[in-house]
Amino acid sequence: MNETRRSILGAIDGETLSGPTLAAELGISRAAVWKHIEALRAAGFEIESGADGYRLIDVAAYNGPAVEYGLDAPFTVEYHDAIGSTNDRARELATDGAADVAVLADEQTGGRGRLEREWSAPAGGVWVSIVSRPAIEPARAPLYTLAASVATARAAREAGVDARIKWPNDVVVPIDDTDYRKLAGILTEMEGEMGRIEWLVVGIGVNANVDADALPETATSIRAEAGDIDRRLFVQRLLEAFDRYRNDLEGVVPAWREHALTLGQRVRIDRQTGEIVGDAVDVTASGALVVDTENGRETVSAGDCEHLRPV
Ligand code: BT5
Repeated sequence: MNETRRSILGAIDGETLSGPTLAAELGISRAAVWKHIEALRAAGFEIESGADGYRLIDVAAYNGPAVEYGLDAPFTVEYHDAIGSTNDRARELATDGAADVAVLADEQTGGRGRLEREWSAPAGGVWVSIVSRPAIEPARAPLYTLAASVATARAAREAGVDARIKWPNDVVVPIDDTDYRKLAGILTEMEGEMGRIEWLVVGIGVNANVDADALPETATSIRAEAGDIDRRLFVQRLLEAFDRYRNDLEGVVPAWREHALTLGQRVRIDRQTGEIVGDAVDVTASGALVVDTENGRETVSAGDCEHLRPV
């Protein structure tokens, strides 16, 4: 958001200030103050104007300026009412050199899961893709994905949902000891060369204010579990938590363990090199799953994981 507009919002949040006072404080004309106030109103900020001046009443909207206002993390937010895939748009921005941009949409018409699977993304969800340019070894990139799953699980728990993480990074809600429904998924894509990451896009899809009927049978939503949320506040907490974890990668795996549903479960993992079945006992420092199988202990860094009934 434009710095002057951010300053105006800050000044009239909790205090009534007159046009002339604002103009003097910001070093702009009264006409300019009026234009900025009108632009902020058009962006969904509810600003009261009385005899004493202007006052911010509410930020009810869900869009770029509204999410940026009050956000305690260094992201600019690009909002779309509808878009094919926020990951595709984020990749475009990343290729053009962008950093710390979050692409946000109300609805995606071509949402993508991993391995070219489809991702349902009706209006009302939280569909967001974050562009980062981290100075870390590519081998540590999976920690960014785990960071996103922890941030998502935390934000969903704050919204009153019993959200847990299924390895590697599905956020699910348990139904019983082995069954669960999927609340959110994460798709990370990156570009780089030996030893260096050029950019990294972490796409997070959360079924927020969405009817479960509009989703695959195996899915659930925040609406179905706990009722509708204020998506603006939800995205802010999500981006802030993600930002904290990406700056504290050592803290990611311990936090992941706290929210993990997979540890202690009997699992089947479908990997490119074949399937393994066993007991999930731990995750390594880079987020790989440690599984005790009939043939000994195995460490799995990627694959689809299914929780099985105990034998
Ligand atoms: C994922 O893939 O879980 C990653 C999903 C990432 C979505 C975000 S939204 C913002 C950004 N922009 C994008 O285009 N994508 C990212 P995967 O683990 O492959 O799971 C995909 C499978 O989940 C599908 O095959 C369905 O079975 C199921 N599924 C599809 N839509 C779903 C939904 N909304 N909720 C829960 N499950 C869903």
